[in-house]
Amino acid sequence: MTYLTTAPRPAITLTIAGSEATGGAGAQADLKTFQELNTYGIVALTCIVSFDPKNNWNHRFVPVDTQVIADQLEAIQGCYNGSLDTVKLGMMGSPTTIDTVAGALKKQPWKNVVLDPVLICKGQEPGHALDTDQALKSNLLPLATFVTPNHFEAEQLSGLSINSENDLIAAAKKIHEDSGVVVLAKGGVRIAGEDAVDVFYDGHTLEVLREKKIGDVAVSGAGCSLAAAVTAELAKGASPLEAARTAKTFVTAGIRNRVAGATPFDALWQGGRR
Ligand code: PXL
Repeated sequence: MTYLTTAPRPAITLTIAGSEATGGAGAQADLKTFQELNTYGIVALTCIVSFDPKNNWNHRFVPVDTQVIADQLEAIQGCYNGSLDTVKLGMMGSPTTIDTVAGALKKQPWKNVVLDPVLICKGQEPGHALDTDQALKSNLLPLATFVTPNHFEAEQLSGLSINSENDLIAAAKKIHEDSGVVVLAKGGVRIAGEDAVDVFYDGHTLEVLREKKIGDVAVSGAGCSLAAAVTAELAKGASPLEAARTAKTFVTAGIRNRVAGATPFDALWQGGRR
């Protein structure tokens, strides 16, 4: 990247993710998080999700054509050759998209590859995405340095059932042992108790990150923003544990100051810390 002024140079952060039209989740949440945390955000779109207000806000999902995904990544990697070393992977939506993204990632070295292993979104049935689950495990997890599964995704990746904080710890350890990747497993509102707990494990340090729950209903964009915040902090040079702690604080403030619309769930506000 060529810089035209002497102003501080932003770290560059790329998200490869889907658009969620109402702005709560996906690439929109990632870009807002990158901006808020002072990194230069870039997006390659994998799919477009438009909830349907006429049909209970169900997901309408359109994949971006494989060639168009490859073209976006060619443009981005060509443009920032040498200064792009940090990427977040969000919703892929299909095994074909995963293959295309994995192919592009392998064309260059990376310092940080943060995988948010999005399988299903709020309101979708589990079981919807088992082929995507397999492709994520075999093609993207091996390229990742950091993974941020939610409750359901942690069960899928670990093969364990998670009903308590101790189960979440066991799952985080299992995922790390199987993959070698730093794990931040998110309990969110799904584990009983007063606190929203996330478990960090990197093979040496186990830390349970805790904040008082803000209501009992999941907020749209929390998972995306958490992983994007980890990505931004890593790009700026934070350690994985520092990145996880900052991301947890960032997301908690965003949930406290969430934005309500007509959808069944509110959306996190990335400006919540201001
Ligand atoms: O929150 C997961 C998620 C990620 N990415 C996109 C989404 C959703 C959930 O709706 O639509 C594009």
